[in-house]
Amino acid sequence: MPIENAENGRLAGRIALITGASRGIGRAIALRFAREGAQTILVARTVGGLEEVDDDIRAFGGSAPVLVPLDLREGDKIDELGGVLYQRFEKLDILVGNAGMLGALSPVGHLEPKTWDETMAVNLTANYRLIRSFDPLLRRSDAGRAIFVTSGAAAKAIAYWGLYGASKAALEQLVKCYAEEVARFGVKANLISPGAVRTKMRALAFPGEDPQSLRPPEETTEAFVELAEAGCQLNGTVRNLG
Ligand code: NJP
Repeated sequence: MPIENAENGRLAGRIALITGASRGIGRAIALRFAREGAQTILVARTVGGLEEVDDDIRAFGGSAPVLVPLDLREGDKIDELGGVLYQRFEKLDILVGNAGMLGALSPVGHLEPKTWDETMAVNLTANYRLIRSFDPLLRRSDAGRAIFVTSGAAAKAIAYWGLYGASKAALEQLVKCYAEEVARFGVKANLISPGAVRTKMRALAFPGEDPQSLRPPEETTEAFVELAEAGCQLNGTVRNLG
């Protein structure tokens, strides 16, 4: 199906960076944003996954995405990316911090330090590094928008979900504080809690569940578009899609 709204889509001409774009919710956001006319910059480790999204976007006539194979645990590489994007675009309109990992579902006392460090690095520290590197670029936009993906596990205390829940609770606090800081610069920062969505991570957490009983990632994308639009007035909120 050819793209109909490259010029008059809801994100026409906006420059949008999406992490975790190789599959799942991030992939769906990338495709939707491209359909809405955005120039996408896609970050993940899996080159094959990024290339498939690239193929899909080109197939419907969207702007060719910029593919960035990157391990988000490498903060220095995020800094470098900030410099590269400044040289190429001079600004960033939309940042979507979607990449995440489950870590281990385990009693807190049994968590391995390596698993703790890795999960916090991806779910929390990487998003701080993204803000640190891209905040100057978001402020250069006429309507910078930052959206981060949280979870219902941030607010609920569930046995064995301590690591994942703590990483997302900390992310929510970080983003809400950032939102307060940037409000007077026209930048808006919000979070989305997607609820149960048919992805690899969900299957890892609930292996016995029938994936067909879950919403596909495409059904979450409208909320991302709404928070990414220049006209969005929300700031420091959590949108719960569950
Ligand atoms: O997960 P999945 P979802 N460096 O596993 C990337 C939240 N959430 O789409 O690097 C860079 O299919 C990974 O890419 P790759 C959840 O917490 C979900 O479900 O190539 N990228 C892949 O693209 C997360 O924040 C549900 O392996 C890294 C992506 O992250 C967001 O939704 C419910 C990386 C993960 O894709 C998307 O998760 C909920 C790294 N080191 C919250 N590590 C749900 N699905 O039901 C991972 O409440 N990635």
